[in-house]
Amino acid sequence: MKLSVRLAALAGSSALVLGALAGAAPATAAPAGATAAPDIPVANVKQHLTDLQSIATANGGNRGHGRPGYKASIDFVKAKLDAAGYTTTVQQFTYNGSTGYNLIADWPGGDPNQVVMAGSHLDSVSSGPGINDNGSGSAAILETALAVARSGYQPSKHLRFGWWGAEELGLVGSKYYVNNLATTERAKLKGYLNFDMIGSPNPGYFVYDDDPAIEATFKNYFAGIGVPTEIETEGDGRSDHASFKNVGIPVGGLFTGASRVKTSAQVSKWGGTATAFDRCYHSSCDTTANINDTALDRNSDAIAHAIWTLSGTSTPPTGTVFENTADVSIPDNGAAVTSSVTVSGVAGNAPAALAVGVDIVHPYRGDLVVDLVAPDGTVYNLHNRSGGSADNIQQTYTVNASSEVANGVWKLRAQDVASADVGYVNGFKLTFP
Ligand code: DTR
Ligand code: CA
Ligand code: ZN
Ligand code: ZN
Repeated sequence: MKLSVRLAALAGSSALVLGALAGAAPATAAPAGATAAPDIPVANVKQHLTDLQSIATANGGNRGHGRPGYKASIDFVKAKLDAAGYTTTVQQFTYNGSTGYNLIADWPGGDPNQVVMAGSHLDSVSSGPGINDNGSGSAAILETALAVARSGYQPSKHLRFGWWGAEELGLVGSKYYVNNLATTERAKLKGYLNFDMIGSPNPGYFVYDDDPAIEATFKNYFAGIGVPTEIETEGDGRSDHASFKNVGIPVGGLFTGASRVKTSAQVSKWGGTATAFDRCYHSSCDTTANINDTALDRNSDAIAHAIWTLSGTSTPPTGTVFENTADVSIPDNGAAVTSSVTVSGVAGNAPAALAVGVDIVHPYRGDLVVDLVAPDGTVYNLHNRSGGSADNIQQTYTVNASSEVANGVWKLRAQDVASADVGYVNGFKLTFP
């Protein structure tokens, strides 16, 4: 058994403290020590739009509430998130006699009491495929979520993504989600970012002027790439952010325009023509040909910037590390096994953001249930069979262990609960700040 205790160099760690976001000093660039957002490949976003177009084409030409094309869109997005390691939930509701669906995806880790959420409505109108309205927002946040997974990003706040049903019928899905969110859960939502139409063919660059910190985060991003922005003035209530704002949650978002006509002053500012921002708004011509790639790319990158900035991050945890790198085989569909570390010399209780490093090699992460067991026996579930056939669990979880005495024997408990596919614990690490 290889145990080690390391005192990493105590590098200064900085975390962006935005408070509750609302009313906080406007956020500026990512804080020193934070990881910068990756570029979002617009080709990937466009591929998602091509896939959504194919879904509409195969289902009567639309992805509207209550139509087969909408459920197929939900299944498409969910499958990609499950494979990437998200914990997904499909929420059902009924409207106009038809079943509607919201898709919620949580990125494991982060402070569960501080949630940053991004959302887009996934439904189209019944008259067309809805590629700009709102495949564009849905595809951009999907690719951002996949970029979070690819990079193994572990923000200090908890990240959540949502795809809403029946927005076109009156923000029905997002209202249902918020109305069914307990007050205590609403209080944890420190910001909701909405993206509805972000690839309009004759684009403007509009920023919602709701929460100052969120607004500044977006405006700073666009200023940094030399793109002027305007405040979105089509009025509140025009998309799903209204459902969150109505219960006091800080909101923000981006928009490239719908049926309104671009003024000559805006043409001078952004180029394009003095015609509608999107002449195919709510029409059958809202197809993959109805997208401005530059606007889609810029807005996708702005979304990633905001997610990384507002979810905050600190430099990788430093401090005292307790690690066990002995391999422990996990019997296929069998009893749980444990890897232990003995923590000593740490005064008081464990931190509210205890970094739990898990390294499990296994060809089918959906077979696994993984828990952290504190010295007094308290169980903190880290992974509960999500991820399907994806390989391995190799990530750092942030656990609020502040009610636990730090010193003692901590265990990583792993159990394979489905037959076929077998793996082993390769390492288990606790980092105390
Ligand atoms: N209601 C949205 C389109 C829309 C119109 N104005 C705004 C302002 C901000 C966001 C979205 C919109 C729809 O048709 O889905
Ligand atoms: Ca990009
Ligand atoms: Zn619409
Ligand atoms: Zn829309």
